Amino acid sequence: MPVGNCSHFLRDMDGCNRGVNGYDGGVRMSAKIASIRAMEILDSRGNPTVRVFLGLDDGTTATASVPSGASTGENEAIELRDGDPDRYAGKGVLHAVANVNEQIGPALIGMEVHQQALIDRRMIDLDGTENKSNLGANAILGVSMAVARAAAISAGLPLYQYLGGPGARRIPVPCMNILNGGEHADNSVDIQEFMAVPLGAPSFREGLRYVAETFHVLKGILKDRGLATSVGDEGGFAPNLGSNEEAIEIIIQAIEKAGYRPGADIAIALDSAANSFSTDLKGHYDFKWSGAGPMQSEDIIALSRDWVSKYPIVLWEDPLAEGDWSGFRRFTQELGDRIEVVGDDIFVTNIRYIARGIKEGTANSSLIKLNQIGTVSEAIEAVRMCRDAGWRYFVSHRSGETEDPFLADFAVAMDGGHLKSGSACRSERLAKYNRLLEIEEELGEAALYYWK
Ligand code: 2PG
Ligand code: MG
Repeated sequence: MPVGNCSHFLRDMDGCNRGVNGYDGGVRMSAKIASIRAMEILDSRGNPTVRVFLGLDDGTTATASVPSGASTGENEAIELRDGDPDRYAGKGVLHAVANVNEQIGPALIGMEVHQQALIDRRMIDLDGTENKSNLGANAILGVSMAVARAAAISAGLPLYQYLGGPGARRIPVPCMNILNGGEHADNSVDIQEFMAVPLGAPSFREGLRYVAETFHVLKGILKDRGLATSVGDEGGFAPNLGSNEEAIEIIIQAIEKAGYRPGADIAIALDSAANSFSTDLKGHYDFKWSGAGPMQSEDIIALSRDWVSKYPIVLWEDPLAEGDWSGFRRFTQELGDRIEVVGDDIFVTNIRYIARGIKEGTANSSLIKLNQIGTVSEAIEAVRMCRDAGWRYFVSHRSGETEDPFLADFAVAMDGGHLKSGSACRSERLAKYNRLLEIEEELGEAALYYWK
């Protein structure tokens, strides 16, 4: 197969096949896509999603399953749902499945499987819309992920190495969402995710232990106070608390009681998912779940400044809503030199919005969610843009997940140094963390683990 002068596993849009880590391995592979088939399965919320089966002419087979969000950005690629009220309240994905079987499959059969970007480009062209609303981002992403996995298997490489090259050896710090609020829970907390970040651990394995132990201690504290220990969509506890701040304080208590030093061993990251409590997706907010009431961007910035000075917060995602570009910028001006300011709903893993964010100084990091953009190679484009700008990027699961651990390999390949995959319970969350344990073990002494 002709690969020009530069070759590696992931073929760039310009035809240069180079891993994110810049490795040029000169590896030649040849296997063609022989079959593609999809089916409807259920995600961790019991909603339908797409699973793709892909076969190659060398006998390789691979599957991939697509995640699904609840607190979504308006500009995300479109997840195609059937809208048939007689099936899964309209949430069926039989049309997306049919699009894989009848349109995408026939268009890709015979293509070289390692030409990821060309394959993704062909699906984008076949869809023909800006936001993949024709074939559905769920149909396209399922195929894109299965292509990457099949190509890795065919090349005899673990997925993280196929996508990232031999330089892919940093295991991400697990930002573990141990307390849920907002749209991911039915409680009195506005902020969607309170994450424990084991940045002082010597390895991923130890880091995971630090935060899993903290999760269990937190359960005990909640129980002792007569609070609920039921969990939200991502496996974090979802108690009714007096205020958002109480959530941080109770987590700090749990960190200490588990024997760790807040800030030094375990820090805190937040995802406000501010869209979900914004009344206009711009500068107006209503802390409706806690009852704290209306706020404007400046109030939120003032409150955040106070929290960042009081608590060991190292990362804050979506502190403001997706249309509040100026509020986001002011937030970053105030706090961007002290913490990682991550845009999720505002950037939707789309280079169009990330480019604007870089130009305007809106944030200093972008969340990376595969299904927000709909192909593996476009997500890599988003990562590349962040790296080129000196931004960080934060690889993320969705609140609706499956047992597919693809994200773990993807995060190691992207070399971003941290990821979020929910809490220390619910197997669709642990599937990713457990895969990272495997990767760390496989890498042995070559594995790296550090925060920044
Ligand atoms: C988020 C995500 C994942 P959802 O807001 O960052 O934690 O939630 O998948 O519901 O968008
Ligand atoms: Mg988010």
